Amino acid sequence: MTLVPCGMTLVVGLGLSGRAICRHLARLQRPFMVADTRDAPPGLEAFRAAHPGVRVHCGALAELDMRQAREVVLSPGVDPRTPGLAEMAEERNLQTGEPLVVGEIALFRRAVRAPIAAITGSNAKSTVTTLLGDMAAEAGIKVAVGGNLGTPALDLLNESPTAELYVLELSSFQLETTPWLGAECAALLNMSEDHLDRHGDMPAYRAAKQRVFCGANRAVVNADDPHTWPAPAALPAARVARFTTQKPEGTDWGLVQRDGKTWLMQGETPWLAASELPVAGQHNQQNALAALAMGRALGIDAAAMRAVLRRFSGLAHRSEKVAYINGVTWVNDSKGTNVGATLAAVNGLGPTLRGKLIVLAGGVGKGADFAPLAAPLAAYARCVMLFGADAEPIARALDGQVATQRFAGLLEATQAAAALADPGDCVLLSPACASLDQFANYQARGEAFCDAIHSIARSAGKAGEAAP
Ligand code: UMA
Ligand code: ADP
Repeated sequence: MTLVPCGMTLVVGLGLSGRAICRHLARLQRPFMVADTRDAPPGLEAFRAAHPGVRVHCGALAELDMRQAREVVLSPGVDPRTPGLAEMAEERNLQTGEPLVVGEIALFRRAVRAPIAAITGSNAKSTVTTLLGDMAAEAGIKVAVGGNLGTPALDLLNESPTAELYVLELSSFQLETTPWLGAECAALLNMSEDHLDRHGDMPAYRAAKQRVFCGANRAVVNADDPHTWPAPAALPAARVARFTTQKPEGTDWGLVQRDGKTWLMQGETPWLAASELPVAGQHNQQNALAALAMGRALGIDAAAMRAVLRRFSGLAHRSEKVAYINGVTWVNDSKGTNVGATLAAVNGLGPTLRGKLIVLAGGVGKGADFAPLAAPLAAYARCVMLFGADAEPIARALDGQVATQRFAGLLEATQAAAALADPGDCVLLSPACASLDQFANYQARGEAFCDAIHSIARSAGKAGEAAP
């Protein structure tokens, strides 16, 4: 057993978040040591050079006696239920009533002096976070944007110490270790199955997401999804703004058909025609409504919000049209890492096509139920090309409803899709799974897909053709 010395903070995980936590503790001159369950975490030498004298434990957490530690600060990827950790956390809680284990966002909360806008949900977090950050910047507010997306939250404090607003994308992993957030405005956008391998079941996953409302002044929720609503005791109804894909009630935000057009409205007030948004699909209209509702709750200028929505063309790897070759459209939705995201992509693109979808899916399924994909894929897909660790459970869920083919990897699946596609079709990479079995992350998966498309385009002699 290695003892974490009395009063010392233990940082667990030497990734993006762990290194940001270490930099923060070093700035505060708080003594800390680091643990990582890998034998040789990448970047260890650079870490040692940046933090000379800081002890690093590599190996199982159960080898550490943390009972004397001041606090244990976990990276989001580390499960608080890890053997060794959970028992000591419970012991400390029984003794002092204070949590032994917290995460990066708990430290951020203690240090931050400006308001926080917090965004969580199973999908659309990055899109809404980016929209809201852009809206605030357009309105002349000094804003810092990060968290689960981009710059780790604690690095924002150092890089933008005079920010007037911090816009944070927060994952369920980050929220699980945040005892109190106190956001000026907190949004829970939607709930669909994800990360069940970590949280165990939907109630536990939802409970982690609901922590975004702890101490919030205002909230934004999805009127169509009761799982996003805070408990009545968490926040008075008057402080909760709601968005819906239906006609809005009262001061809710929603969609209304008028003069042959779809309008984004608050109550009876039209804000923008959906045709003014450069991004396609009803899910993107929902995202615009969510960002408007948050912006309104934060007092952001209306003209600035409209200007951002009129120019936002979407983020890379999210239903992104990347090529048009011989009449076939190629769409990279590598960020479609769960069933809900892939449903949005299939239902958004399917009805717009002259031909059919050829969907590339697979990877790490995180314990999800893939059955909800069967009906929309049966309606819109010619074939589903499966690859990666959880190809088998997806194939079982689709069995008898839509044709499937199996491949060793994404490259083979992409080449086969090119051979199968007819003019008018769309080849869609929307894996409904995480990428970590075969790629470093979803970006690397999306880039591998784009590289494969470029070589297909070269052999077709169509390197530069733009998508219509
Ligand atoms: N580690 C252990 N033991 C474990 C698990 C991890 O020691 O059981 C160590 C790893 O060896 C590694 C480090 O912890 O050294 C990695 O930590 P991490 O998995 O928490 O990843 P970070 O690099 O710190 O990045 C994290 C988020 N990753 C996860 O939540 C898995 C990043 O979100 C986030 O951008 C970053 O903090 C900064 O806040 C990524 C993500 O995939 C984008 N998020 C998930 C998602 O969006 O679905 C939640
Ligand atoms: P997150 O940060 O929550 O993963 P992103 O904005 O990166 O969210 O989008 C992730 C995936 O979710 C993309 O594949 C995108 O097509 C899909 N998506 C975007 N908006 C929605 C929505 N409102 N509902 C469901 N899926 C969505």
